[in-house]
This record gives sequence, C-alpha cells and structure tokens, in this order.
Amino acid sequence: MKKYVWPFLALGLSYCQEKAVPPAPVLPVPHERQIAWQEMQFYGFVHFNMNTFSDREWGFGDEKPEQFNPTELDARQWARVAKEAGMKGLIITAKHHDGFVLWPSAYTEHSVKNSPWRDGKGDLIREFVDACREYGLKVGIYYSPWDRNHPDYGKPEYVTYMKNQLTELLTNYGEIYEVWFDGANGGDGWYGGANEERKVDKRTYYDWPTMHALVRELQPNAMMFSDAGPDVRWVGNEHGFAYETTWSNLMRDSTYAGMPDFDKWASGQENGTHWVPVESDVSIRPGWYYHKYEDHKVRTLPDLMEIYYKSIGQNSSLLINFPVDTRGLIHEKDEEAILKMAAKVKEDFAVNLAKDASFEASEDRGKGYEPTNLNDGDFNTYWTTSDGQVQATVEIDFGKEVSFNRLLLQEFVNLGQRVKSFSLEKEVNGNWEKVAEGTTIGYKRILRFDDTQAQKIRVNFLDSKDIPVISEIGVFSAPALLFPPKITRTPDGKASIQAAESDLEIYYTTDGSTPEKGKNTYSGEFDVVAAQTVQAIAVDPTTGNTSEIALVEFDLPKASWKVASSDDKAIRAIDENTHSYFTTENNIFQVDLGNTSELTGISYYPMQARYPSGFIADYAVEVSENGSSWKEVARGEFSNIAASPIEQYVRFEKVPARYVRLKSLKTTDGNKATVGEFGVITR
Ligand code: FUL
Ligand code: CA
Repeated sequence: MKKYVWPFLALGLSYCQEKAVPPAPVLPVPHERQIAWQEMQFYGFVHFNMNTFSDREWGFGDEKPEQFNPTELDARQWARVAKEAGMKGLIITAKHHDGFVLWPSAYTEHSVKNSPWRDGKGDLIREFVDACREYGLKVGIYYSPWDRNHPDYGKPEYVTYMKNQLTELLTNYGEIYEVWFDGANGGDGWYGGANEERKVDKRTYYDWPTMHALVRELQPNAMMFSDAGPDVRWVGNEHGFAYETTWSNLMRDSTYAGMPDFDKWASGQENGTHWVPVESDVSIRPGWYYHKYEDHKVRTLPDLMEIYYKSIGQNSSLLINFPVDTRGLIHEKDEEAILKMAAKVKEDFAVNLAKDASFEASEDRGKGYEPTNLNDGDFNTYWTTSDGQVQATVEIDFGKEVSFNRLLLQEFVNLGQRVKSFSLEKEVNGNWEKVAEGTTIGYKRILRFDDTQAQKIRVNFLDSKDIPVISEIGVFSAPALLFPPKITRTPDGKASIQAAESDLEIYYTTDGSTPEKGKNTYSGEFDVVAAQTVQAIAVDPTTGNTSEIALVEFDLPKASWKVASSDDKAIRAIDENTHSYFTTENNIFQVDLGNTSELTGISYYPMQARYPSGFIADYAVEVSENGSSWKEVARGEFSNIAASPIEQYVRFEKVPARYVRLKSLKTTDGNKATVGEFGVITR
C-alpha cells in the first residue's frame, strides 16, 4: 500500500490487520536441502591422498599403498583451522583419480589398510569425521568417478564397485552434507596393469539416475555436486570466481555443463528449469595437492579477498582447498593466509552502516513486508511490493553523512531468484547520482566501489522476473588493502617493481632475504641476469602500513634465445609476457639458448585466453649440446591443465644443454600445441 497517500490509515490497519498475503513463488525454487546449504556459504576442501606422497596432481593409478605414510597426521588440526577461518564444513578427497581410498574399504586392496600409516589399522575418513563433529563442521565427501587404478574401469563392473564404495561412505560415517563428483573423466591410466587409454561417456557410463537415487536414499540431506548438479554446479573455472550475472536457475535436463563449452553455461539461465546454485572452488596454492615447491606460492590476502568478493559476493558458495602436506597437516603458511582472510572479511563487514538508518520504500506489500525487514539482520524476513510492481526503490537515510564503499544485497531466493538489474544512487544537493549498478542478486550480492560519502542513498530495482523480494540491504566501509607490488623483468634482464599506487614506497631484496621497511629502497630498474629471487614490499609512508611480500623466482634471461621456427610470432613464447602465445607448427617447441648452461628443469605457461587451445597434456623434454644429437630427460603429463591452466614445471637431473625441446605428445583438445611462455630452470 502507498504509505504517502494513506499514512494514517496504514498505521491504523497495521494494528488490527493480519499479515498481508505472501508473494507467490517464482519457479524454480530451492529444495529444503539447498536452503540449508546456501546458508553455509563458505567451506573447505582437503586434498590429501596418494598424490601428496607421489608429489603429483593426478596419480596414474600404479602407486603403491606403502607410499601413503603421513608422519604427524592430525585431522583435528584441519578442523581447528577451518573453524577459525569461519568455514562451516570440510570436504575430503576420499578417493581421487588414482583410485587410492582413505578408508578400509571391503572392495579394494588399494587403500590405507595396506599402508604403513597407523600400521594399516587406520581409517582416515573416521578420523576426519570425528574431528569435524568435534569442531561443529559439516562433513562432505569428494569421490572421483574416474579411477586410474581399477582394472574394471570402463566396464559395468566398475559402476557396481562405485556404488558399493559410496554405500560404505554414506552409511558408516553419519550425516554427509555434500557429495562431490568430479568432472574429470577417462583417459590413460594403469587400470590394473593394462596401461592404456580408456574413454567413457561421462553422461551415460556411470548410470547417474541410479547413482543419484542411491545417494538420496542413504543421505537425503546431502547436496550432490557435479559440473551440472543435480543440486549444486561447478562455476566453470578453478580460480574461485563466479560471474557478475549468476542465476541459480539452470536448464538442467536439456544441457550438460562441462568442458569445453562451459562459457555457455557459466552464468546459469534466467529461465532455467531447475534450482542448481553455483559453487566456486579454488586452492589456496596453485595446485590442489601439496608440493613443497609451492610453499612460496600461497595466495596473498588481496588474492583471497578478490576470490571472496567474486564468489560469495556474486551469488556463489566458496570452497577453498587446503593441500594438506606430507606430515598430514595444513601447512603453517596456508593457515596464516586463511586466518588473515577471515580477519579481513570480519573487518570489512564489522559495522553495517544501514543498521540504524531509516528505510523507506516506494511501496510495500503491507503488514509483514515493510522495509524495516531490510536491516533486521534476518534473512527470513523481507520487504516486497504488491503484485505487478516489478520496479521499486528503497531509500536509506543514515541521519548524517557517512563514508562507504560496499553494498550488500540479499534476495529471499526461497521464493525464487528474480532481480535482473539494480542500481545504487546517492543524493548530492537534492539530485541523485549513480554510484554503482549490478545485474543479478541471488542469495548474496556485494558491490565494491571507491569510497563515497552521502547521507541518503537509494537502491533501485530496475528489472525483475516478478516483484523483487529482498531480505537484507547492508552498507559498509571496508578499510583499504595494501597490495603487494608487481615484479617484472624484460627479456634482456632488466627487472622493475611497481606498486599499486604511486605514493607508496618500495623496498626489495635480490639475495633471498626478507625485504624490510627502510632497507634498500627501490628507485628504478636493476639487472637480474641469472637465477635470482626478487622480493619486495610496498609501504604506505603516511600510515607506515606494509603490504605482504611479493616474490618472483627468475631464471636465465631470454633476449638472446632463438626459437626454431620461421614464424615471427615464435618470439611470443619467450617475451616474458604470459598473455601472448605462440602456436607450434609441428607440436615441437625448440629453443637455442645461445650458450651451454646446466639445466635442472623447464617451465611451461599454457596459453592464457578466454578461448584457449592446444594445452600440452602429455610431454617429453629433450636437450642437446650441439643441436643434432638429442637426449630425452623427462616425459610425463600436465595433469589437470584443462581445468586449471597454471604454470607447469618439469624437473630433471642436472644436464648441460644449449638446445631444449618441449615436445607435445598430446594436447587437451587435439589442436596444435600452444606455448604462452617457456622458461628454463638452472637452480
Ligand atoms: C578437478 C580435479 O581434476 C583436480 O585434481 C581437483 O580435485 C579439483 C578439485 O577438481 O577436476
Ligand atoms: Ca531481513
């Protein structure tokens, strides 16, 4: 009813009147289990399994149970860290692609029961579950459908094996909140000694209808994750970024999400038929499993905050992974990073400036749906309009001028996701000026913008599938974050360091020591012509605040290198720019380093583009001193490169070489191999 027209009547009525008629839902709406899950928002992944010990991302399946031997395993430490970080649950890799299982399954010998850990009497799923329960965390299970160990993989027998194992996992360990079915499927593997490639149709092979029914029967409250649901879907990348426009609605039955055409899907669909919300998964380091060589690559606070805002702030849940180390512990650096992030999230949302502000709406539906529901801190109370009022405005008066840089909105999605576009304006001398705008809202949407000041703001709901139904509006002032500086080098070995803002001071080191405020000021480019580690910090001279440390490991400069190719674009693979790339003519990338060096490895940066092609999946590395006789020094696979195109390293025994070849034996898409950036390692 219109407040301005009948204020007196409205007041009188609200005393005697019953609650107004609730708004009708807009289909699809979330199921009860999805409603319970959406509140969690933030939970953790534990990648800990055979790969931790074989130092791989994807094991081949020929590993031996004896290799699994953590020395100080403590699942309670994982649970404590997750809890302190504000996570609401943990999901563990019960079985990854290599097939090794963390519990004493009756259906395989490839399990902890044949490992030295706890003398073969251990059950890691049990320890994990007990620890999670102790810390009040919900328990999730990652189970890889692909199994490179199992002799029957590809045959119907294996699908029975999978059902048997899921039955063990979902009957013996109490309530499970999420079952995570990985989308990576089929390819070469050990397969009981067959050592061959086995392709399966991931849509049909696993008999999903029966598999899903089994999970439902054993764990009716568990969310099932896969590329396309049925209950929660993959965001389509492994950086932890959801999309600006994110619908929880999905045409679930007529399309199947997954590589390679994920772009069609990533945003969901306004008219999607099923409720399949998004989960953004990302590791706290480049890899999902622990590798000592990534100890200095733990994500920085600005990185983690970017992830937070692009996932939770864009209608997605956030799943951050801990690559538990060979001791069986979350590494100190990972713990430090996640706790810093948790503290910063707290700080950013410490004070809701809208808490005591007065809210007025262009219109409301009547008793029970007033704008006062928008700042009561309760998701289940909401403001909405009368039927047909698809556009509406909510004005917020802070009572005095305030400074802010975040807007948080929550739609009461239990009645369906509706809003298609909205804007934020502030009042300046009696006029309204636009501050920010957005498309979808969903369970939670957070807009970030520069510090701005106003006493009055308004949120305009511009377009919506039906009347907007909004649970909460919050306004915050997040303290600025000091970004670590960027360290770059030209091909001829000139290094330079840039801070995010010009008034910051930079201090750096090149000898492996930690940079300190006031010691060795950066004043311009310097030479880095050998393998050297450059580290730098930015310092705000007015506050004395110091950024986190930026660290780059440089190796030989590339200016005098020559790529064996007549294509003048070949230089793009050695131009120190990871965003340019070169497409090889014959799947061989060969470089002349100009003179002989002692090499211990190479690095390969896959092509970085929205529509990449030619990622090298299987490789061989060859070296030569004279350019005519070659020696193979390494051969293997770049696991998981399709879903996570991060820099890859190949290490080998020290060898003198002037010429190096990276041979692509197979690319992920069958196209010609591409190279974003190539480098050598001499340390
Ligand atoms: C991917 C897997 O291939 C990775 O190894 C990791 O488990 C990630 C979470 O999912 O598809
Ligand atoms: Ca509310």
